[in-house]
Amino acid sequence: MLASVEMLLKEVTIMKKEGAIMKKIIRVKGMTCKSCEMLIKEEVEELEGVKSCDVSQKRGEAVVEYDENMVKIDKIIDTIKEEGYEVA
Ligand SMILES: [Cu+2]
Repeated sequence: MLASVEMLLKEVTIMKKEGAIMKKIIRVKGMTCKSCEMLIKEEVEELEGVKSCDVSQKRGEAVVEYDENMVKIDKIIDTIKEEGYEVA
């Protein structure tokens, strides 16, 4: 169920997959400065199972590396949305 929903997400691109370790690009709208990058990075990296989250305001992207057995992409997207940004 989750997997099929995930495949439909056009705002997420798979960069790399090694076993359960996924690296994905999430398109984020609404970032205006470095603080936005920092905020998203901090909040997403606090999630259990997230190895890293590199955010670029300029590119409008968050590159997240995580263990899909520990955390789902939906949770990561929700975390970004909770901070007031759009994932689209
Ligand atoms: Cu900002």
